[in-house]
Amino acid sequence: MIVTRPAGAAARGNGRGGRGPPWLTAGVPPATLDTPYPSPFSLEVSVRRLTVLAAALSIATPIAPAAAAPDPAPRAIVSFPGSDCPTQSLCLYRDANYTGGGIALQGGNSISNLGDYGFNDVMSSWSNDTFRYCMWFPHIGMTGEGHRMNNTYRINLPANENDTASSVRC
Ligand SMILES: [Ca+2]
Repeated sequence: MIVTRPAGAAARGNGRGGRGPPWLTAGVPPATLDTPYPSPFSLEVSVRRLTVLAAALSIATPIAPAAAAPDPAPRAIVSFPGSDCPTQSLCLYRDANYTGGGIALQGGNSISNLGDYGFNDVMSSWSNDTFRYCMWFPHIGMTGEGHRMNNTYRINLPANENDTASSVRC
């Protein structure tokens, strides 16, 4: 019976031939290697480390999409009826005492012309729960004397400011 070695194994050699181990012929200077002749054990440890790292990555990977999930808080500028101001919003009310419906903004929203929402020179009261301060202005494009709208405040506008807001920034 004739036993033949696989052609691939014969071509690669056993790593102990006269020309030196194959890892010294791969273009890597021996000085850069941690050990010139890494034992199979150390290679196995490296593989195990990679396996542990890969397992950690496979565990961590599903967390990334969860962190990128949409913010459950509404982001758009919306209108609301009566006194039904959405949570965590800046609400501009048509009437005094936070009634009459109006426009709700989120932190980061701005309206350069409240007329675009049918709300120019309409606001009579406001409430702010955006966790930041906002500003309203008597003219479009955030011009004129700005009025600060502090977080957690509810304000009925005084007579000289009633129905004068034309833009808002939050
Ligand atoms: Ca009004």
